[in-house]
Amino acid sequence: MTGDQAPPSILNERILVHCDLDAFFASVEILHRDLDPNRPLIIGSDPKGGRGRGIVSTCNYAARAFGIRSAMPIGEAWRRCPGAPFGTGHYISGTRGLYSRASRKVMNLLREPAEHFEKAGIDEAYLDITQAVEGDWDRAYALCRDLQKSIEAKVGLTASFGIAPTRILAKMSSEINKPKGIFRMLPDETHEFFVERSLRDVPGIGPKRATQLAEWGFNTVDEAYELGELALGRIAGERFASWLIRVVDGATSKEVSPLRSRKSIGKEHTFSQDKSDQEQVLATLKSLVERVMLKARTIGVAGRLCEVKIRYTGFETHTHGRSIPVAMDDLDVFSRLAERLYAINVEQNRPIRLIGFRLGQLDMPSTRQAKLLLEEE
Ligand code: TTP
Ligand code: MG
Repeated sequence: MTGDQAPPSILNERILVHCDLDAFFASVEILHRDLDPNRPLIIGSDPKGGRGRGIVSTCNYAARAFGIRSAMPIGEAWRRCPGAPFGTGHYISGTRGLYSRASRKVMNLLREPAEHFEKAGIDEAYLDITQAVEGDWDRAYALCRDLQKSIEAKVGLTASFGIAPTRILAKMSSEINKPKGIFRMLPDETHEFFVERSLRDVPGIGPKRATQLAEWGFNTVDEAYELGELALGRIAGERFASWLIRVVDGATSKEVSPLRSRKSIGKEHTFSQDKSDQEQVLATLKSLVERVMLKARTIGVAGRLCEVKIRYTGFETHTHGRSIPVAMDDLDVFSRLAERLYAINVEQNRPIRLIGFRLGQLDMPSTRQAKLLLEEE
């Protein structure tokens, strides 16, 4: 390179990681119930001896060996691998509350080394570790190996990692060596990665789009890419064409931010008996606000909208909201706001069944000036 400007691709090169837990619900159940991991475990609706009409939520890898998959009719799963007394399949319905606890433990481990962290679902997260590994892709690999080991040692679950220059490439990479895999795609390997790769493997390409392209004779990503943006655009639309070219070039989003996967943070509490005592309801509301604001701080976001939800006996529900001018993560501010909203709106003498608080219109936390502005208001 000559001149004093580095090419943009080098300037903003990031090292992103996508972590996805292996057979998450099934693995948590196996751990919790101390089950044999080699016996097929299917989580879903009641199979009713093969006559059940629901679907498979998920299953472990032993069940996947029988061809059982998420979203498959439970009856078909039964035919592939029946439960007792006809076969070895173990059918259960999931345990509520079990998974979010395990998820939280894992997320806390993953969050630690990342300069930017985004929980993208109950069992997946994006990490930007560029600075943590000083832009070194070998150190990135080693860091993921360490994370994988510590998740297994401390939580008892296995996870797969994808390391790549963009979000979508990291997500695709975490699938490659699943389970308990790590796959690293270097910035100059993106084209090679897509050779003979099915278009359906790209998140965002659905069956309709894939069929449309197949009718033109294109089944793999490299075939579609070779067409070039213009010709591909005529077949599949300009927007799609330009997007697909950028995916292969590693030019799509590198942003890792909690705001991408989350619109609001809320908590609610249903009383075991409807409450007529305003003080008790208010105390519960305050503790909800505390929990929500603690969560906002942990994630690293602030909010502009304060919402209080009141459900009276008989299920009639009202939501009362107010916005502030700038996003904040200050507990005092939202405590006072929530209390005021409650006091103004609550219908006295009506027993309350549920109380809730939600922080909305999320944004990055602004500086201390924001609070001053608000106090002047
Ligand atoms: P996935 O990551 O899609 O699946 P998985 O973790 O079971 O398997 P893999 O090893 O292939 O990653 O989803 C994570 C969990 O979310 C999964 O264990 C069950 C739950 N889930 C549902 O309940 N319904 C769904 O439609 C999907 C996709 C997942
Ligand atoms: Mg998973």
